[in-house]
Amino acid sequence: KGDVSCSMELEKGCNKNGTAEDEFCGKSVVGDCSRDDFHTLAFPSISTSDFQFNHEKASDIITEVVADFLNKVDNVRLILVDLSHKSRILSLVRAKAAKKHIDSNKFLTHVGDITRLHTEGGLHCNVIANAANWRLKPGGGGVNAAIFKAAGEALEIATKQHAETLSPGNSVVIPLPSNSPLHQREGVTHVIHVLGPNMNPQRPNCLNNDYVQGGKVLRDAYTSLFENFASISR
Ligand code: AR6
Repeated sequence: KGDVSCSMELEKGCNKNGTAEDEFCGKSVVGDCSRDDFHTLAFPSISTSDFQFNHEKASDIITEVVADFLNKVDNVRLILVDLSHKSRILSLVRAKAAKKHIDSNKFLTHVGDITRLHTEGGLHCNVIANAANWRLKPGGGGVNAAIFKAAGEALEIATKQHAETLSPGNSVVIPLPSNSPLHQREGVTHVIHVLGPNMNPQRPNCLNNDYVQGGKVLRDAYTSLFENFASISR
């Protein structure tokens, strides 16, 4: 309790007063998460599950790109989300972000389902990122399947209108129509599909353990994601 890593984690989102609360530390970590002057992006750890990217290396890249971005852009908040309290990527990122002194009001970690951040986590995140596949198709498991399922057909149709494919290291912004359940229930106005590097030999475009190229592609993917998020937030 009270250590540096837990001061970054948003376990349950807002309390009755709209104040975000960290349940580990039992103290507020964010002023007021119901305010609309913060544009908030919630994002999963790209490529570290089905695409099998090394977690140590991914956590270095996440904290590096987050720190660069937050030095340049004001009035935004980033939240890295994963499903389990045992998430290794969340603990690595928390420790590295604390070491780099990244502002814990602007960058947080959260344990929960990215498709239920408002209803279950009490968080208001107007933009969420998806770890997509290159065809931008629903299904396939992981966070991609969860987001397409929660958003319904509206996301599938809107995605097709914006892009047919995505190349590794890139992202595309999809405005989420107001008839999507994810928009209505969770207040999500945009989904940003991101394609990260693939290290899994069972999936297309496997990089065969080439972490020079893989690291570059993952860095490009987060940079593209955050730039796209900033362009919506302006
Ligand atoms: N909420 C929050 N985080 C989640 C959720 C969720 N509902 N579901 C999974 N995660 P992955 P990748 C976390 O495998 O490695 C797909 O099939 C998960 O624990 O979804 O980039 C696509 O179609 C992990 O930390 O994405 C692609 O083909 C993170 O999300 C391929 O997998 C990313 O895990 C992409 O693989």
